[in-house]
This record gives sequence, C-alpha cells and structure tokens, in this order.
Amino acid sequence: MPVTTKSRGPASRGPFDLEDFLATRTAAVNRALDRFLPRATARPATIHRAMRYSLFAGGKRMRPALCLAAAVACGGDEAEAMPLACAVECIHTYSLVHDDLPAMDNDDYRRGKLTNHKVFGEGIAVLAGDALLTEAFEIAARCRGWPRYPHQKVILELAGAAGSLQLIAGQVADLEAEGKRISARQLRYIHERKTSALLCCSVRLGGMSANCTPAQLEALTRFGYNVGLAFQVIDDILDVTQTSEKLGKSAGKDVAAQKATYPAIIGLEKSRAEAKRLTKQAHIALSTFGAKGDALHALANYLLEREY
Ligand code: GRG
Repeated sequence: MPVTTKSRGPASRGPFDLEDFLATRTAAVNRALDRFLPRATARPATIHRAMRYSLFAGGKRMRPALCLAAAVACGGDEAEAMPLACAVECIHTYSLVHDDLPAMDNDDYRRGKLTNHKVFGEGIAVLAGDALLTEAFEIAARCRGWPRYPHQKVILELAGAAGSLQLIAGQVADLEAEGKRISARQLRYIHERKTSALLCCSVRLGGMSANCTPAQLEALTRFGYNVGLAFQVIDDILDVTQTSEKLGKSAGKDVAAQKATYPAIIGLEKSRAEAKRLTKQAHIALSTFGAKGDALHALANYLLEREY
C-alpha cells in the first residue's frame, strides 16, 4: 500500500516512518491470521476458502495497526496484542461480508475484488461472516490475559463493540435511515456505532494487552472515539470524491442509495473541517503518551489524509 507522507510527531522528534510501520505490521498480522485460521483445505473447504477469500483480499489492516500501536503507546509488546489485533480484523471483515449482501448494501466489489457472495453465493457468504465472527472470539480467547484485564474483560470488550448496542445498532440505524432526512445528531449516532466503536475497541484492546492504567485506557478511548468518527467522515467524503477503481468498492453508492452522510447533511467543505477537528481531538488525547504515541499520531494523520 503506498503511503506518501512521512508523518511528523511533536516538533522535537523526527518523522515517524509510517510506510515501514504499515508494511511490516500488515505482513505480521497476515502471518498471524494465517496461523489462527483453519487451513483452506480443512473440511468443509468451501467455508474456509470463503473466510480466507475476504480476510486476505487486501484490506488496509487499520484496526490491527491501531491495536498494535496502542500497545506500544502503553509500553507493551506487540506480540501480546497480536491475537486481539487479529480478532478485531476478523470482526471487521465479517461486517463487510454481511454488509455487501443483497439484503444489505448489495455490493459487487470490495477491497478491489468481487464480493464474497458474488464468488461463493449468498448462503456461503452469510456463513463465512458468521464463522469469522465466531473465529474472532476463539482467537481473542488465546490472548494471555493481564492482571487488570483478564480474559473476561477482553471478551466483554469485543462483544460490546460488535453487539446489538454498537456495531449492529449502527447498521440497523443506517438501514432504517435510508431514503429519510435525518439530523446531524442522528448521523452521529450511526457513525459512533457503525464505525467508531470497533476502531475505539481496537485501541482499547491494544492498551489492555499492555496492562495499561485506567488513565491510559481513558486517553485511548478518547483517541479511538475521535479517530473513529473522523474515519467515517472521510469515508463519506471519499464516496463522493473518488472513483470505484481507487476505492476498490463501488463509489457514489451513498448518494444512489440516498444514504445519510456528512457531505449530504453539512456539505463537503464542512465535512472536511469536521474530520480535521476530530483528528485534532484525537491528537490531544495522546498527550500523555509522549514519544511512545508516535505511531498513533502518524496513523491519525494518515487516516485523515487517505485517498482510499
Ligand atoms: C453487517 C453488522 C454489520 C455491520 C456492517 C462495516 C459496516 C457495518 C458497513 C460497511 C460500510 C461502512 C461505511 C462501514 C463503516 C466502516 C468502514 C468505513 C469500513 C471500511 O473500513 P476500511 O476502509 O476497509 O478499513 P478495509 O477494506 O481497508 O479493511
């Protein structure tokens, strides 16, 4: 994945090499996911091929990167955070597979490839999503567990972000808002749950794997919340400003489906300003981490400036 900018941390420090960070962490996450998942040939092979098809379709691995970077910010070890980084990516991929189904967003392309149901059929795509969600909890259960954050807290964290009060709540509200005029407040409700909750959970889990203090967890929560909202505002902007080729998924779908988005409600320029404001809040939340937070600062800038 090309990363054109070297991101600079606070003035006293040199540039953080985000390109190298993303390349090495993506490779490490891919290796770990490959180890955690059943082989493609394990019976019944169809489901394992379908799970792997979407999981290894070229996603940006932003949630795992945030999880690993949060572990480092709290003085932890990336290897300890790796099962949690992989678990979050499995939940994210499940949500994309299901979101692309005809009963939901009905999309033909994702991550630059045909969607799961276009290749394997709707039944297998539903099951592949189900299996990825289940797999996430199996992988997370393999983490070591930490004094402040035993397995129960880790599993509750994941379940909370993925459940009917967060990720699924956001998707339900999004479906129900289609074709309707909704307020910026209602849109915020959708974005907080559909997007921000899992990004926030990713950084919180990274912190937990470092046995972070309550104050560090609070700072990561503020960072994750703001970066998660900024991520979705940018995603809405890209849907109207970029081509399908660049995005690897169908562009312009939000307008076509009369989806409530930030550009639709407050316009493009105000949406850009809002993404910047949220990113600034995310940076402010990191002040307590000093140089250890450099990767998180760089990721927040990258997400703001991304073009796909
Ligand atoms: C089906 C329960 C359920 C939820 C679906 C993921 C989702 C919720 C909807 C997909 C559409 C959408 C705009 C989701 C918000 C989150 C988002 C921007 C996902 C795309 O994340 P990226 O850009 O994707 O990190 P890659 O492919 O790079 O991993």
